[in-house]
Order: sequence, then structure tokens, then C-alpha cells
Amino acid sequence: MAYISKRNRTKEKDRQTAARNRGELIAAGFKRRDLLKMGLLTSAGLLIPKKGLSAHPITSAGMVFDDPQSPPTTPFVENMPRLQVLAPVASLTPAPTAVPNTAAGEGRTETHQAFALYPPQRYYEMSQQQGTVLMAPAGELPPQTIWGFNGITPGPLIVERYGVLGSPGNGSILVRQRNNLPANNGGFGFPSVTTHLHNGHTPLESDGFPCFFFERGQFYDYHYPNVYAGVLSTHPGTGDIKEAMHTLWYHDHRIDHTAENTYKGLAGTYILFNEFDTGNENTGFCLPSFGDGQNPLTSFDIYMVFNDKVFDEQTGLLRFDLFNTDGILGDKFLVNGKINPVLHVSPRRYRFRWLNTGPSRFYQMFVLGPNNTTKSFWQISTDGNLLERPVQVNSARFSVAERVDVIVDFTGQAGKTFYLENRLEQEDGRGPTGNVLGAGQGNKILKIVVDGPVVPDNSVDPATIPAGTYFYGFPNTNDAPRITRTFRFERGNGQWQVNGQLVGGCNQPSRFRIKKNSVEKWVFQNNSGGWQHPIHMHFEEFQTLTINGNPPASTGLITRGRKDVFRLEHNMEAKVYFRFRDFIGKIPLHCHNVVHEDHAMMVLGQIDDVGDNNTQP
Ligand SMILES: [Cu+2]
Repeated sequence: MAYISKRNRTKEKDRQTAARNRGELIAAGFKRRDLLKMGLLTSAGLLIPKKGLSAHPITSAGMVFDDPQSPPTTPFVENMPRLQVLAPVASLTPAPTAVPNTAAGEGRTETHQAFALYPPQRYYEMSQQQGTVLMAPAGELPPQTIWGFNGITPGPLIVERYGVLGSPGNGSILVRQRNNLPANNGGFGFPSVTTHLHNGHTPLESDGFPCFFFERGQFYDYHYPNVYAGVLSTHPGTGDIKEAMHTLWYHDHRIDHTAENTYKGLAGTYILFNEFDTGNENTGFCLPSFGDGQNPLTSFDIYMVFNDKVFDEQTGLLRFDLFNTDGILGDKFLVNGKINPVLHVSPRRYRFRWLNTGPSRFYQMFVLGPNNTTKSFWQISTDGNLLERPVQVNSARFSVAERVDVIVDFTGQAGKTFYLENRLEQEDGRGPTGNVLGAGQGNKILKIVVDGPVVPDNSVDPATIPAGTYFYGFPNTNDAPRITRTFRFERGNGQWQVNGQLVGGCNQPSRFRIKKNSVEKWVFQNNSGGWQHPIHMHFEEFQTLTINGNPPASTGLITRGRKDVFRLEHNMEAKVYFRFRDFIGKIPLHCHNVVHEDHAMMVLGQIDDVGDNNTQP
């Protein structure tokens, strides 16, 4: 199993010793701020060039780290798993309560603000626990110890529906999360958790705020009303259908520890249907049917969770290096928990939901056909928000946490083989170089073989949709903002800052206060040289007003699309438009390169009835 590299053996030994020593510090639960105190970091925040901790020279631009060199694995052998759909439970014990049930071990501290208004119609329960999984073909990598929702990664798929228009609340659910993680992390992972539903319009005590964590042995009830934004404000009684979101995910958001916990497996998926995006290709927008999510003869709406990981070249075990603050790149690409799997499809249209859970890589995904041809496809959404209509593209770029829903048409392609290929060049955690590789030169991530039986296809053919808006259309951006705030994303003391500050601790006062049911304009500035940052705001979607001073072209539907992650590229300045409606509570704005997030590119704020006038929080 061990894989000996061709590198100089002395250097190799130093490198392994250094990695092992860093690993011991990580396993012991040290944070960067502890290392600063211990004198193991330079004043610039870099790991000191001490033999035994860092085997490589350290540059002014940041630490130079080991190139990932996982043991070899055989690609395209194992089938791509379809995500398990979570079944509701009939009841929960103890019964959920609006006020935190601390006597029974609930770790929640705030009362549910919309529990009586939208009583839960269905209950779910998940246990966050250790599990053992195979990520490569049997015999190639050892079984991996992961932390997962119900012990699997990705966690189970929740499939739910918005309440029908006019009856908000009949889509309301409650998800009980239990922290059954072990005290011993076995190398990395921090067994204290908070679960963020990215990017549900949920009362904020159920949002998974980074400081609302709960401990081993505790549980936390998350109330997801599944209502459209505006339901208690701009569009009373219904919410704004143009705020519908369909492709979401959930993941651990523990302050300072999100990278290691999500890398260890604490991420899962969540789909919302409604009477338009129905999950049935014979109704509504006629997008490919979801079916039961499992049966290949009836399930054509497939969620794909991408991540990249590194495995120790000696032991073959998953490796996480906390000391790499640039960001972590893996040399193995997983889809739904398997390295380079295979998907068998029928000659018809499919809806793929692409999610990148990171930790730090950006993708530009192409569909590679026979003889290095590039197959076009239709992008239908940005971050789970349907565009005005499908847009035909040759590729889709998405950074960490972004989602892209696409329609790929395999009609008439029986017998052919395709690959999902990432052609975006990226050499470190700072961000992609910008270079897009040629067809067949990138990372082939998933093999798709069109060898399934011919089955009926009643889904809409995007090529035949007449001109004009096909989906909901975008909400207006005409209401005057109450305030414009500027957020500068920059490097300082070897870490990551927003407006010159690290996140600070959970006891600090909110750095910004949004007035409930108001409009704000935010300016995102990338002031960090060579780095790129996927900037994520919780709770509401934004629309892009300008990028570097230029409004998105009226034809640029993808740039204009509603989003919750803004990909802040080199030297970019963007102005975005937000409405903050219906609910109050604490809220973060942060980089979703989860390594940057933990070190400590995040601002904590709140929505309340008053608001503030801080233009540079
Ligand atoms: Cu970042």
C-alpha cells in the first residue's frame, strides 16, 4: 500500500517528519491563535522555519507546502453513488419545543421565532457521528474514518417542498441534529458543531450561526419553515416566488473549525421543490424527474457533490494540514464520496446539480466527449436560483459552496462515453491561475457512459423554449438602499481579514446591524493581491449591480442571476443588492474558502429592528 516517491529520500524523510509533527499539533486541537502564543508562528503569522515543522522554505507570499502526493488509485471503476434520501420520522423524543429544551440536553440558546407561525409539518433526525467508508476501489486505499451526518459523507439528501403559494408554512419542517461525535478525533476534527443550511431563508436561530455550536451528547432543533423571502414583509402571505431556491446544502459551520470538520465529512444536501419546479417532468417547468432519487429508470435529477482530498502517501489515510492557510488542494477528486467514479445514463436529458464543498478549489467544468470534443449543455440556475431561462454554455465555473444546476442532453448519444472535466488551472489555495486548459488536458472527474436502456423523456428541451422568461424572472432592484456598506477582503499578519480585522471571538459585539425589512447595497473589494475569495452571505440572496463599475450585460443572465456566493476574483470590486426580510438574529459574512474562513475571514453581524449606520464594518 505504501507509495514511495522518486523524490530525494532525505528530503522525503524530513518532509514526512514535518507533516507528522504538524499532524500531532492538529490532532491535539491547537488553533492558530494557540500557536502564535507558543511562538511557533512568525510575526507575519507564518509557521516558523523550524526543522521538524516545516520541511520547505517559506516565502514572503506564504508557506510553501508539500505538493499533495496521494497513493495511486484506479479511476472510473466504482459506480457513482446516488445520494441517500432521508426519510422523515413520525415523532421526536423529547417533543420539539419553541424554547430551548436545555433540561433534556438541547444546546440551542435562542427561542424559535416562527415556531407558532409555521408549526413543523414533518420531522427529521440526524446523528453526527463517526463512520468508516471506502473512497477508492477496495484494496487501493484503506477504509477511511470520517465524521458524517448519520455517519456517511455526503450526508443524506433532504427532499422537501415549499408550502404552496398562499399557504406558506405547509412546507415547514424541523430537523433535530444530535452530536454523537467521539472525543478522540483520530487526527483532525473538532467535536463541537453547528449546522448551517446554506442558504435557507430560515429564522436565524436555526441558521447554524458559527457561534451557536453545541457539544458532544447535546442536540439542536433546527426549524426550517421553507417559505419564500418576503413572506412577512414585501409579499405578505405568500412570499416572493422569485426568491425560490431549489438546490441547497448543509454543513458544519463551527467557528475556527469549519475547514477540518467539513473536510472530515460533515456536509450534506437539501433540495426544495414547489408547484413549478416539481421534480416531475410532466408538470410545471418540466425539468427532468427526480423520481425516488435511486432508480436509474425513473430518476434523472442527480445531485453531484464534488470535493478534492489528499491522502497520506504512506498510510493512505485522509490528511488535513491545518497549517496551510493559503488553502488546501487535493490531488484526488471525489464525486458523492468516491474518487473518480462512473455514472451510467440513458440516452435522454438529465438535470445535474453540481456542488463544490471545497475546501479551496475552484472548478470550470466541461463535458468532454469522444475525440476531445466539448459538449455544450444548459445552465439553469446559479446557487440554486433559477435563471430567467436556460442558457446554453460550454462550461460552468464555480468556487467553493457555489451550486450550478445544468441540463445535459444525451439524446442520440447511445454507446458513447463522456467525462466531466475540470479545466481550470489551480496550483495552490490562493485561487485559480485563470488559465483554462485545453480539452482533455484537465482533471477528468467523472466518467459518464451512455449505456442505459432507452426510456421516455418528457422533460422540456431547452432548445425549443420560445424567447422570453421561462422561469420566475428576477426580483426588481429598484428600491433605494437604506445604507451602502463596504467590505474589503485583505491579508494581514499572515491571516485573512475583512476591513482590517479578524473575526474575533463569539463574545464581541456585532460589527454590523441590519434593519429588518430594509434594502442594503454592499461593496465587496478584493484587496489581497493574488488571492481569490468566494464570499458568502447567509439568509438572503443578492443580485449583482456592477463588477468593476460595469453592470452585467442585459444578456448576461448568469452574471445577473441571484446568488449567495460572490466569486471575488483578482482586484475585483463588486456592488451587490440585498433585501433582508422577515426574521431577525445573528448572521455572518465570510470567505467560503473554508481555510480562509477559519483564519479568520469572517464578519459577525445581526439583523434587528433598528439597524446601524456603519458603512465599513
Ligand atoms: Cu478567501
